[in-house]
Amino acid sequence: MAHHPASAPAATHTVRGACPHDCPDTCALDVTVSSGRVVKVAGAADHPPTAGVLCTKVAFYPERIYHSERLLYPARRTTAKGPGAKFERISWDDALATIADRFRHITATDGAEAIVPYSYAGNSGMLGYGSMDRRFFHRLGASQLDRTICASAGALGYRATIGASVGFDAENVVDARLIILWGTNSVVSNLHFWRLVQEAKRRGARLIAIDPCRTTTADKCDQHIALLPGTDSALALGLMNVLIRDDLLDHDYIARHTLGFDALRQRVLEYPPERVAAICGIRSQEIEHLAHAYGSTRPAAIRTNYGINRTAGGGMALRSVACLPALTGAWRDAAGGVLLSSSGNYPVGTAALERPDLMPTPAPRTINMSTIGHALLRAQPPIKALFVYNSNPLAIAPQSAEVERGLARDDLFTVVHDLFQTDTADYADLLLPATSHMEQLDIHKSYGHLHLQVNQPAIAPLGEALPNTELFRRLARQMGFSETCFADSDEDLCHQAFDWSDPRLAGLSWERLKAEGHARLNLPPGEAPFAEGGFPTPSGKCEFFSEMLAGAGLDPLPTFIEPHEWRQSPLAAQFPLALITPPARNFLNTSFANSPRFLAQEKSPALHIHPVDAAARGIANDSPLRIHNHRGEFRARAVVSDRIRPGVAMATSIWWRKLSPDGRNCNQVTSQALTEMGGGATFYDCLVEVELG
Ligand SMILES: Nc1nc2c(c(=O)[nH]1)N[C@H]1C(S)=C(S)[C@@H](COP(=O)(O)OP(=O)(O)OC[C@H]3O[C@@H](n4cnc5c(=O)[nH]c(N)nc54)[C@H](O)[C@@H]3O)O[C@H]1N2
Ligand SMILES: Nc1nc2c(c(=O)[nH]1)N[C@H]1C(S)=C(S)[C@@H](COP(=O)(O)OP(=O)(O)OC[C@H]3O[C@@H](n4cnc5c(=O)[nH]c(N)nc54)[C@H](O)[C@@H]3O)O[C@H]1N2
Ligand code: SF4
Ligand SMILES: [Mo]
Repeated sequence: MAHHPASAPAATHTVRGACPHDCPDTCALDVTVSSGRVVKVAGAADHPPTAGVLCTKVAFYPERIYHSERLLYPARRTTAKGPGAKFERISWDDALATIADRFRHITATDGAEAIVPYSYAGNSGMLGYGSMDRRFFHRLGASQLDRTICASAGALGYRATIGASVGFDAENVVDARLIILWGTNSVVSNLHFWRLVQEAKRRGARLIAIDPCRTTTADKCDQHIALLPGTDSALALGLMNVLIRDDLLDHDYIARHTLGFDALRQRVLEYPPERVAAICGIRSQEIEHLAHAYGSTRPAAIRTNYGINRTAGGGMALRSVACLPALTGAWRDAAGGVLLSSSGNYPVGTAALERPDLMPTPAPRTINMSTIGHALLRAQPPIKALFVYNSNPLAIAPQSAEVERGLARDDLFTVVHDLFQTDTADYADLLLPATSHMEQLDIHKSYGHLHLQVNQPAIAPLGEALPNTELFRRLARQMGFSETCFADSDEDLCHQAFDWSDPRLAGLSWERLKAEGHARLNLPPGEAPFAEGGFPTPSGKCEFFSEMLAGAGLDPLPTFIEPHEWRQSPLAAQFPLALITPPARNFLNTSFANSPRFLAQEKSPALHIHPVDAAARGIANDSPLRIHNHRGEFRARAVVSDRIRPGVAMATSIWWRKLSPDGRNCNQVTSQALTEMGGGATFYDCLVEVELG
């Protein structure tokens, strides 16, 4: 079969796509279209990271596109805000005019800062994530949104240490002899990386998982270290203590490519294995053994993801882990070093796409998306309009009771643009239909590999659904914004998404990429990026000592920052269990969590609890549970299992509230407290009590 554009006459043809979900794998897709309908979605066999394989969620993608509850027309709410809200169809003209009138009125009476966009990576294409929308809100003078819900703490910890979100090339990991999966459940959330890890294992690599739970990933590792949530920085400092004490160091690498070793050596003296064991809730031998394995095996790769950046010291946790390979010289090997995200390798054209120059001066205030509940209730001047797209804040933001009270405000004008009537949409004044990526053009980078992909539209938009770009293009016209950038086509935006003159894109152009579907960045395969140093930090070295952090009033050296809520907090007397809420295999955040197929597989909200903690509370398998703290409560059925360490409870996420038995989900109990750097959310820093109920 040939690759035809969507309009080609052939009855059955395939179209090149890219998965837009917020997943590090960013798969290349072969979409089979028959008589204008998507009939099959397969992983592209010629795209190295995808290798012809998809996760279950996207393999059944036609079920998502043609879901009976897809939104097809703009609609206005006709009943009270909240669960069960009803909507009636209106025209796009009516919808756009209503929004523009309301925005003009708010701008005149309260100032444009009273309008707040709320979006994340529900669509993570370069166009879908942030292009025309950003231009629109910049030009409007709306509040800026600090997009901190997932990765901001870790990204800053990395920047302070190795300079950017970069690391070893995932494709090289097959040659590693030791792979540490640190706070990441690859089988669930990074499947294509796991495929490479299995290949490394076949070639003799030893695998170690560091996770409070014995996850599906940990199950398949040679060793599992079950530490308490939020203590990873202490563990990394303990490993450094042993590496330095026992001289498992690469002195030449340290001398030539690091900054602040003497200060670091002093600092890690504060973290002997016995102290670290007590902090982490593990045995000191586990620290000794891990340090020796790490210090004496090459190549040694550490794969983190974002699981360890969701507690009070999330930035320092990733910073401390990122120091390790510079001590042992693991960066010398192509299959060694650390990897959190590969996104910093792409020469993105953020300014061209988003046009921050359209913002008024002084720049409007910034609202942190991780504390949207607080902001809706207490921001001064108050928020008068919220425009939600690419996100489902009522279900995914912490401390839902506050988000819900905020969204329920009568004087708040809310617009939601989505494919489905999400929990958040029940509070919308206007509900607008969004296209799926199968119905639009986009261009993609990845945060797990080093390839670029084009997503060609495979079918015409369903109903009157619009892509994010076209929605904001039309709104800009309605507002009378006359800058020429608002007339840019999607193809223009694809051009602007990257700096094609950058050497990392040498030989590539938008036209070539469009013709070929995908291409690797022009970074030599099989090479170690920092074998000879050259870190993208101010000093060009791995910075054990960071002037940048000192300047921000933070500890310039790696340190352990206690979780806001843990077993040593006074709160633990009342709420003794540490709750973590990592993603379910069949959901992608709240996306896919309204699919009958995947709901059937995940059954119902579950809380995993250790037999000892269960027995103390009279809990048996399948017992109905009430999980609660001072912020709220939600219900789940018990799964009693020694996969969870004592003192920790785990609820897989993220369920739709309205599809849960009690109309709530786990974010009812999570906290709006932030990480020490980056203003990140602290989802896995949350004490609760559990009882039958
Ligand atoms: N199937 C699926 N895939 C996804 C997602 C999804 O929802 N579903 N979400 C996507 C998104 S948005 C993201 S950001 C990535 C996230 O990707 P990851 O960060 O890899 O997320 P998880 O797979 O949940 O792995 C986090 C692991 O960290 C453990 N953990 C929790 N707290 C701590 C801690 O303090 N220390 C340590 N060491 N471990 C801890 C959890 O038990 C869990 O096993 O995955 C993406 N991929
Ligand atoms: N308790 C707990 N909470 C968490 C997490 C956790 O581990 N535990 N994980 C956190 C993390 S890592 C993240 S990244 C956030 C994710 O939170 P969100 O970014 O809100 O992700 P989703 O819940 O998947 O919501 C994305 C929405 O965008 C819609 N969408 C998809 N494509 C488009 C499009 O092209 N246009 C428009 N307008 N809409 C589209 C989808 O249908 C979906 O409703 O959740 C966070 N919340
Ligand atoms: S969700 Fe991830 S693994 Fe699944 S198809 Fe998309 S990019 Fe690939
Ligand atoms: Mo995320």
